[in-house]
Amino acid sequence: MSAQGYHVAVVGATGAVGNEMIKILEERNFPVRTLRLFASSKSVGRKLEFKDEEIPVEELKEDSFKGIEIGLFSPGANVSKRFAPIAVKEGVVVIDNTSAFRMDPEVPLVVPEVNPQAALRHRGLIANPNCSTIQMVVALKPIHDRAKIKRIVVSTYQSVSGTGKKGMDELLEQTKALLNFREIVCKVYPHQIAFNCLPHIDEFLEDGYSKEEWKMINETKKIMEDDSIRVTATTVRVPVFHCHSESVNIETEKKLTAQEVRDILSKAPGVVVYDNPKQREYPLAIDVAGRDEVYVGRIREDKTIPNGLNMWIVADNLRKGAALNAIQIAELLIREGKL
Ligand code: L14
Repeated sequence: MSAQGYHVAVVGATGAVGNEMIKILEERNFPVRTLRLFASSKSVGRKLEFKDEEIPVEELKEDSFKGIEIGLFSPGANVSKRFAPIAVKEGVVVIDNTSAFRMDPEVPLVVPEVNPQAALRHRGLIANPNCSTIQMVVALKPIHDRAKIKRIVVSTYQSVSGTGKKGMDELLEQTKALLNFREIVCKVYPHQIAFNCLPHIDEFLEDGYSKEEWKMINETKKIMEDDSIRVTATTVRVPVFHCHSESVNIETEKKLTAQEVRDILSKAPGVVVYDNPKQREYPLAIDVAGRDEVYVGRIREDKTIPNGLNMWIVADNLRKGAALNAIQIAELLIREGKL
């Protein structure tokens, strides 16, 4: 880096995550020397604001990466598959938010609070995990370190912003249509999302699980660096704009009381314990939207097994689940001299 910072590119700049990346680079005063914004040819002509500048969106091409040091990618898995290797060859350190490379054994899959050491082994490419996985492992890693988690049963309540602007538009349009007795139109989701819950995120596989469920299962083991943890998941889309919520049941090897878990998580990096149900205090999607931390509440013992615990975990899927985590990875690399 020169004294003035890094040459940074956001790839997929006009998407919901890309937008959030630009905002967070500014908010955190990330050392940006120049910022270039790439998207598909459809977005050329648009300009996006960064600090007091209007930055033009450029079409992503094979020769786009000359002189760039950090590439924050969130353009969709197929575009990442094609362009991330080209960027890496040009010497760019790519942090990719898509599912394209997450399970590649050569590619570190990183949540800075959980496995920062993995980032240091990078060879130009680091994967940012799935949003639902990130918030779960931030809350569970400190418990795993103390009591060893044997099994996780998670059900998610995922907001429509995970699908990007088109998901948010669909929820808004369907809600307006329903309240005005007009016919609803389903373009993005397989069924009506307004006033409904869809147990269907991403595609289904032969075994009856969705790809989103498999991402949570496989990515959790890779990030926690423990293949012995048994994970099962049900992922559900709910009519909420921002933040994914999760009901998580765990079984640990060592006994922990609910109060011990509250104490452990109160000291854990990136976690806020908000857990006074009698005062009606528990994490809510509408309150956690726009925040950086992972919020945990409803912590209680599951007495149906010897060492069981239940909790409710909420985080902003576009921030900690995506853009913020990617930028925290870049900050970690800078601190450790790996960029
Ligand atoms: O794997 O809530 O990065 O639709 C990001 C969006 C997973 C699904 C990923 C959502 C996807 C998620």
